[in-house]
Amino acid sequence: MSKLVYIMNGPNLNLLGKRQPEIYGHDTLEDVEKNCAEIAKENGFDVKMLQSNYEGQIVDWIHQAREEAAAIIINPAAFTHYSIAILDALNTFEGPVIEVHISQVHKRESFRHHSYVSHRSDAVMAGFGVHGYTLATRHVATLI
Ligand code: DHK
Repeated sequence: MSKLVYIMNGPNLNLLGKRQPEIYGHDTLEDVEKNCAEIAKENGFDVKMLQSNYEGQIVDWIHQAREEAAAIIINPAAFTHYSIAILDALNTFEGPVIEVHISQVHKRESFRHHSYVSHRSDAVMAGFGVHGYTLATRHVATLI
């Protein structure tokens, strides 16, 4: 059975491609999934794309990842900036965790500058647009 990498997404990212395209671009989460799945296939693993607007659902998926994922790529969206629950859940996961932000959060409002998730992340991508996900997928390929 080939290895599995979870690509997890927080609130409002279901609207990627439609929501504030001047910040988040025109690609949808389906486009991102397709691009990451291709890279994963070339490197002998699979990706599972997940998105939820609910914090508890993301915590549950991280627990599930403990059982079946070799790595987690996560864009926690707004949860980045206030979810200790997601940080605690990630701290129970033993594989690599790569944090992705589509926008360059440090150039934006000050409330976006702090990330609880960064207390656990092994690498952080910010400001690469949706390429952050494909770059993270390539990086994960070197780790698992
Ligand atoms: C996405 C969001 O929805 C925001 O809440 C974050 C992040 C930034 C992104 O850049 O992908 O602050």
